[in-house]
Amino acid sequence: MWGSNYDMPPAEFADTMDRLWQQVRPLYVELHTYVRHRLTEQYGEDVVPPGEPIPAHLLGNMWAQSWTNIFPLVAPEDADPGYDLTERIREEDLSPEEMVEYGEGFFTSLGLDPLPETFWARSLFEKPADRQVVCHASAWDVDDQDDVRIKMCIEPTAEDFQTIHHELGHNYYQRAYKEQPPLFRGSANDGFHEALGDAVALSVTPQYLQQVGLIDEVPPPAKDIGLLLRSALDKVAFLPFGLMVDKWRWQVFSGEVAPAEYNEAWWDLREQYQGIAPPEERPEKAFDPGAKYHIPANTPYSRYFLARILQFQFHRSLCEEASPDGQLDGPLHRCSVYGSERAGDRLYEMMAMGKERPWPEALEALTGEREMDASAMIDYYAPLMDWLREQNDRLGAESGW
Ligand code: X8Z
Ligand code: ZN
Repeated sequence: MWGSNYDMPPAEFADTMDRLWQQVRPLYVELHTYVRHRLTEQYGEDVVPPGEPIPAHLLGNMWAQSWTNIFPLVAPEDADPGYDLTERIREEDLSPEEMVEYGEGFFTSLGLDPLPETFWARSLFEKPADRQVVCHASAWDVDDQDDVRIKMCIEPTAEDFQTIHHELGHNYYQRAYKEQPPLFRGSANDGFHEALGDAVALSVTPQYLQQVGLIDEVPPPAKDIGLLLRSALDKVAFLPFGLMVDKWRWQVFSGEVAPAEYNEAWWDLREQYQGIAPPEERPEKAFDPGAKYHIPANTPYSRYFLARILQFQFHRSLCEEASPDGQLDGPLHRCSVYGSERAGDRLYEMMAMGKERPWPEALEALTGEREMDASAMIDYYAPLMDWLREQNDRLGAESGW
């Protein structure tokens, strides 16, 4: 059933996931090689043995799904991106609501409507002190019309700044397809819903931050590698995690893996795809998948893998649309579509289709392409890929696990 929502037979969908993974795998392996080498330098070969999976607790994130938090540890000194958005948010003392206003400002700059009064009155932006809530960020469409809201315990960090755009992407999508009949109120496929806000957030470039007054100066292009490395520690590091979560659930649902083997199967996939290992031997009764929100919440996860890839495909097309002659006039990672109503119109056109047509048609409306394809992501990180290869060569870093 979970594989049946992609306008193709489920087996073909599983192949599509694998095809996309093969496209981006070399980039992941290069990043993994570099990061492991730096961690070995930091902690020694006993803790991080070359050629072996990386102990998961050293990657700066409870699920080892995003590695941005260890950027300061792995980045060489000359790869400083020139600014730190978390620091800037704290210096400006931005409230959660003000952070959301920046997000809304991006969408309205594309010519989309401001969020309704009720969004501001009914959303939850801050962790309440007097009761327990589920803090995992989410977006809601309460009446299928205008009552859109987000629920998020916003902290003053660059990560949450990005997640705000992610959640608002859900709300803007929901509003755009509200005129569709109820059955077509949804995204073209669930990866589209997850990709929308992320695609917009790819336009949160240094130049954009300077335009809205969050940084004073745009760092010179020489700083791009640091910026790309920091970004890849999130977006690229995530890919095999995004893939393995549902691979595990497909095995569980089909009965291929029995309950007694749930945890072992989880770590087998973690090792196979992510090249990571548990920090210590897991006790027999452990159920580590349960620590990931989407497992007990029973939320499908392939959508996030697809979104990682689709967001770059969307971004590339929006950037082309925003350029005066339809041609990109610089590297993809420097492009921001902030203020481009043409890009906004194109985006809106796709969102308003909802799931009225099979997803290849919605993709075509936005990008002119009918296949999900990782070449835009590969283009985006091409300068980093060259740099990683050079570094790994120079350091003599061992590859693989
Ligand atoms: O769950 C989410 C969103 C809510 S739809 C915050 N994400 C995945 C996760 O946190 O594991 C976004 C990235 C992947
Ligand atoms: Zn989401």
